[in-house]
Formats: sequence, C-alpha cells, structure tokens
Amino acid sequence: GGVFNWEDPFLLREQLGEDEVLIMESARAYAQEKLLPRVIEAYSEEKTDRSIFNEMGEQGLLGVTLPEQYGGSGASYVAYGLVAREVERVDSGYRSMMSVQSSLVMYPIYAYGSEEQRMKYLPKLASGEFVGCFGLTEPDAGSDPAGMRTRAEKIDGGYRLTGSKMWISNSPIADVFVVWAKSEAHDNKIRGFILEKGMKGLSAPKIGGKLSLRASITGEIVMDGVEVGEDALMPNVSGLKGPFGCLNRARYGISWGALGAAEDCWMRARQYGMDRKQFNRPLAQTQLFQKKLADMQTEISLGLQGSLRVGQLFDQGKVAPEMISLVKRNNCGKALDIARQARDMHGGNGISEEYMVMRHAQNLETVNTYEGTHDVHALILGRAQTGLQAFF
Ligand code: TGC
Ligand code: FAD
Repeated sequence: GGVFNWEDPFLLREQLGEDEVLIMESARAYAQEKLLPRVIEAYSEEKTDRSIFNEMGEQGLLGVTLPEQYGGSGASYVAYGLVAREVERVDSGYRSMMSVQSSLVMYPIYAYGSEEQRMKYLPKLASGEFVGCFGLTEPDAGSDPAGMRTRAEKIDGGYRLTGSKMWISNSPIADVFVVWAKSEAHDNKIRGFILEKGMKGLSAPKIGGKLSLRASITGEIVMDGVEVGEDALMPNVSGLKGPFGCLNRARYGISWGALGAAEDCWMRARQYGMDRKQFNRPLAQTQLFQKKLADMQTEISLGLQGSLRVGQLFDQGKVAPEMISLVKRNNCGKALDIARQARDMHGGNGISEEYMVMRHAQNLETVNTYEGTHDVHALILGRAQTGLQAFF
C-alpha cells in the first residue's frame, strides 16, 4: 500500500529524473535564499534588480534546455518547468525575467538564428551579461499579433524598422531586442530581427503605474527608423509561427510557474489556519477552511500532473500547441483563484505585503493575461475541437 504525502499527493518527485531533481533543488535554494529576502522591497518600490540576471546565469537557470556549447545546460523541458515553478514560488515577476530570457530571446536566436548570431548572443545571455526582451505586442495588436504595424523597409545592405511595441518585459534594461515586424522585402511576412541597445532611433521607455508584476520591469520599444544590417535578420523562420514557436515554450513554463505561486499561497494559508485561533480553535479546524485547502491541494496536484505530462511530450517531440494552451489556461486560472482564496483566508492580514498572498494574487492577474489570455486559449481549444474558428 502507499503512503499519502499531503504536500505531494501524487508523488511528483518520484516521477522526475535525477538531473531534474538536482536542477529543481538548486533553483529552489537560489530562489528561497536570494530572491525571497528582497521581494517585498522590490515589489513595493517597483525596483528590478539587474544583478538577478547575473545570479541566475551563475546558477545555470537561463536557457536550461539549450545545448551546452551555447551556454545552456542541455536539460529537459521538464527541468525547465521545474525551474519556473521554483522561481515563481517567490514571485511571478522573477519568473517572467527568467522565462523571457530563456524562451523568448535565447530560444529564437538558437532555433532561427545564424551560427554567427548564436555565438554572438547566446553565451552572454546565458551568463546574464546581456539582458534580452521580446517585442511582439503593440498598442493596437495584443491578442491579434497578425495585426501588427511595425514594418521593416529594405535599404541598402539591410533594413529600416519603424513601429512601437507595448508591454514588453525587461525592455528598459535590455541589451538585446528580439523584435517581430512585417518585412516588405519578404512579401510583408512577419520576420524576426535582433536589435541592440544604443542603436540610433531605438528607445525603451519604462511603463509605470503597474499594480501587478512590480518586481519585473516592463516597457515599450520605440523604433523610429532604426537601421540595421542584413545580419540583424534571423534567417531561419518566416510568418507567425516564428513568434509562436517561442510562445509555446514560454507558455508551457508559465503553466508550471503559476502553480509554484499557487503552492506558496496554499502552504501559507494552511499554516495561517493552523496558527490562528478564532472561536477558541484553529481556523484550520473549521469545515469551510478545510474545504478550501482540499480544493487547493486538488487543483494544484492535478495541474502539476498535466504540466509534467506536457513536459514529457515536449521532451519526446510529441507536443502540440493545443496541449500547451490547455495547461497554460487551466493552471493560470486556477492559480489566480487559489491566490484570491488564500488572501481571503488570511483575513485582514491578507492585505499586508508581509503575508505575501496578495502580491501573488496581483501578479497572477498578469500571468492569466499575458502569453494569450485565458479566453484566447479557450478559443484555441474550441477551434481544435469544432474546426470552427471564433476569433473573428
Ligand atoms: P493562426 O491562423 O492560428 O496561425 C497563423 C500561423 O501561425 C502558426 N501557429 C503556430 N505555430 C506554432 N505554434 C503555435 N502555437 C501556433 N499557433 C499558430 C499557424 O500554423 C500558422 O502558420 P502558417 O504557416 O499556416 O501561416 O493565427 P491567428 O492569427 O488566427 O491566431 C489567433 C490566436 C489568437 C491563436 C493567436 O494570435 C494568439 O495566440 N494570440 C495571443 C497572443 C499572445 O500570446 N501574445 C503573447 C505576447 S508575448 C508575452 O506576452 C510575453 S509575457 C512573458 C513574461 O513576461 O513572462
Ligand atoms: P486585448 O487583446 O485587447 O484583449 C482584451 C480583452 O479582450 C481580453 O479579455 C481578451 O481575452 C479579450 N479578447 C480579445 N480577443 C478576443 C476574441 N476574439 N474573442 C473574445 N475575447 C477576446 N507582450 C510581448 O510581446 N512581450 C512581452 O515581454 C510582454 N510582457 C508583458 C508583461 C506584462 C506585465 C503584461 C501585462 C503584458 C505583457 N505582454 C507582452 C503583452 C501581453 O501578451 C498582452 O497584454 C496580451 O497578449 C493581451 O493583449 P492586449 O493587452 O492587447 O489585450
């Protein structure tokens, strides 16, 4: 017979390889020892510590799935998901910094870039010497990236890029900008370009006033006729499948990450209920409190199994984008519900930064929206089972 471990009901750990456990444990130690102590201040002051990229690089947490010759760890997609979960257990913003760098900047340069582009950028992105960002969304094109206006005109020896990107993680501190634009010279197809900080006409103003994801800096990318050489174009992809290939990886990582934040909320709510007495007994000794804990445990355990399965299929080359939509949508939505419940279960203390749960709830509002909103993923799944597309 088996033993029930309430914290790990389906014995997730036993389903991992040895290397995966090692990466998970080192990510957990780093996140708990180095990120947790500074998150309250970072969040309240909306301060993004640039050195976190260098630290993550040192720990080997950037681009873990890429081959070692480019600075990666040659690790599995399951391992990448576990890293996202450990980092987001502390804060969704820190996980955002990691996942943009790994899935949205390093991955496209690796998968679509030339050998020169790989050698020029990947090792420095892996070490955190360079910070990267990914510009797809525009002020008038979010859920519908095909409606982007940014364009690349052909000029002698290269291209001139004009347009603006909105809501771009890391952009104000980025050294490397992976930007998607409609290219005149390629039938107006969407192509990816690598821009560098300091280019004439390129700026990345910070977006202030965010009430969510405050530990992760977000900005615009403004391209006012930025001229680049032929070598800035990523040669090996064309069309929307370029950016979507990156999003598949980031969305998959987010499905694990969101549950890391949910687990933190669950553990904190349980402990609070054990410690806090009202009506002469612990809150955790009431039926309503226990029902909420059971719901949290159930959704988290099922969600983790789903992400693990999708990760294994990734590693076997058998993943389909709809599988990723399913776990991204489910896990982000459930994590947001769990964080809101945990906030409620902490009573008045639940609104204080000290108790962490409200910060997670605020962050998860973003996580449920970016990388395809909850409803956009429903439409992807609806289309897959009816053959009818309901976007427009
Ligand atoms: P559709 O007709 O469906 O597809 C157009 C072309 O793209 C291909 N494709 C994919 N390829 C690989 N993986 C996927 N997941 C793909 N989805 C589509 C498709 O095969 C087709 O290729 P081809 O060769 O036939 O042309 O395109 P659509 O315009 O109808 O798409 C609709 C929709 C809603 C599914 C899509 O546009 C969508 O997913 N919208 C959401 C946009 C989004 O997720 N934006 C994210 C921005 S980045 C971000 O948020 C980073 S935050 C990260 C952080 O800080 O952590
Ligand atoms: P909209 O597309 O305008 O959607 C508004 C509402 O309408 C949503 O509820 C949506 O579900 C709904 N909706 C849209 N279309 C339909 C439809 N057909 N049917 C029914 N409902 C619909 N982008 C990047 O490119 N790079 C980044 O690094 C990045 N980082 C981000 C960081 C933060 C903090 C945030 C908040 C966003 C970031 N994004 C980034 C942008 C993010 O991907 C978009 O915000 C997201 O894709 C939604 O687009 P939108 O904001 O334009 O909303």
